[in-house]
Amino acid sequence: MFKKVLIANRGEIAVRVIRACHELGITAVAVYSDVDRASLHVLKADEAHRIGAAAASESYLNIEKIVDVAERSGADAIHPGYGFRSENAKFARACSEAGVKFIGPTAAAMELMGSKTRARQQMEKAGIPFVPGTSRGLESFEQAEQVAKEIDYPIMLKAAAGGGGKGMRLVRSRDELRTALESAKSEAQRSFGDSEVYIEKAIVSPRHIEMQVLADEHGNTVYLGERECSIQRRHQKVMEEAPSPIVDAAMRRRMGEVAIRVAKAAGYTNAGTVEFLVDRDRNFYFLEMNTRLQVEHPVTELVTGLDLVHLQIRIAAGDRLRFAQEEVNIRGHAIECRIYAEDPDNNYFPSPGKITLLLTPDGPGIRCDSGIYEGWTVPIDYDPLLAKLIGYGTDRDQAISRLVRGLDEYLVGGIKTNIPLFRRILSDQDFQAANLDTGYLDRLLRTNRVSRGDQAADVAAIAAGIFAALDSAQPMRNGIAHESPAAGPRAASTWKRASRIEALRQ
Ligand code: MV4
Repeated sequence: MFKKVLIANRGEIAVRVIRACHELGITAVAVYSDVDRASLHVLKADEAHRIGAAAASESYLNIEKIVDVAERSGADAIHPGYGFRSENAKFARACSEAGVKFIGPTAAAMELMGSKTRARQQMEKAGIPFVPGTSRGLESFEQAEQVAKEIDYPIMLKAAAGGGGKGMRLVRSRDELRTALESAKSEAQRSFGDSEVYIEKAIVSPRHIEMQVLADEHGNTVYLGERECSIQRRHQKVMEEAPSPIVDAAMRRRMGEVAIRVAKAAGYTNAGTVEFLVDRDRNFYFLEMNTRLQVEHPVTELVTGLDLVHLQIRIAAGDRLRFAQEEVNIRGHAIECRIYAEDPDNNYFPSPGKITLLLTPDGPGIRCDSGIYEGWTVPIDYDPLLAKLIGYGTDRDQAISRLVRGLDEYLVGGIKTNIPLFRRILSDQDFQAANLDTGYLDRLLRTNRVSRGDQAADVAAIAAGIFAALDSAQPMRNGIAHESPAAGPRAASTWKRASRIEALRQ
């Protein structure tokens, strides 16, 4: 087993990996940029090394600096987390050339899955169902026109080097094709330095369901169940859950077996995720494979009882998987909210700044993977993910009620967060009925502005809270102004409690 692991990341995922290292008796080495000097992952690590200025290119994206710290600190292995260089074959190669184990797949597996057309060619060989279309880049407009005619509109143009929607164009009819092809190619060239574009049959109103896979370095590969990831905004996942409400045991087995074939076809090792699009008839199609631990891994951990980061580290250290597929059971339901420092009233723009008050949820069925603390200043330089709040229950309804209660306990003062958005989603009938597809959130945000409703409720509650605080002459029981009997427990809104807490702190 490794003695020392360097975490080449920051924020909540760095804290998450540091915790797993400590549970395995491994010394955790953090790296940080100037603006992250006082960050939570730095405070929790056993060692911390400055790697440069705030800009990611000067710090968390700088392979040479990170590998240099690994060598100087005597780290046996590097965990990349997600984002930054976590799916970068050059980084994986630089680690192995420095004799430091990369906790993830091989560079070759990353490269294969990094190109959507190479991946599709590999899947074609392995007989894996993928969305009808081409598995090579389009050579000409005429070819695009011919293929689109064969598979019939609507079609999707996609960048081979792309992902997350960049360079993607939905084309509904032939007369849109030429301009769409030109703009897709130029966006692909601009975003990825590779203008290769291919074509797929567009799946109308799909769900995005992904299957977690885990493979050791001795040929053992298992699937750990699926995650429903259809609630996205601008191709950014906002809320995820496990299991998917529409996947039954038989479908899970079929998707899992395909996912294992994908992993084996790629020579995949360690933790990975196979993404599928699922149509209205619950047909599923291979979309792409992510060669990293995903943000949303906690929902899989909660319903399987497995610790994915422990397993990643053990696999990288050469351990064999200690359980067979039959021993993987899905129990209960977990739903994750990604808590971002974003202003729901200002188009979800980032809302950096000092966290002046922080009350975090806890109690039965609540997990909060957080990278923040009261008094810390959220920097503008990186993705504004603050924490992940996960509600777990015996079934989906209980998980929802846990999450609603947890969000009500979550108080972040000094910056704006997207917490109001989750209250809106969790109370939405379509969400509660699990009527989800990749267009769900866009529809919800179009129907009524999320925060205005919450805002009105909060303004009223703030006023009430201020009056309650002004009446602080009232008899305080257990340090809390005693509510009039008429106001049941639900009447004490978050803001009232906050103003009382503020009053107590004076
Ligand atoms: C699609 C699709 C419909 N048909 N491909 C978006 C980014 C990348 N993950 C693939 N994406 C899609 N590919 C075909 N043939 C719809 C989407 C899509 C989507 C997929 C998953 C999650 C959110 C999405 C939002 C918009 C479009």
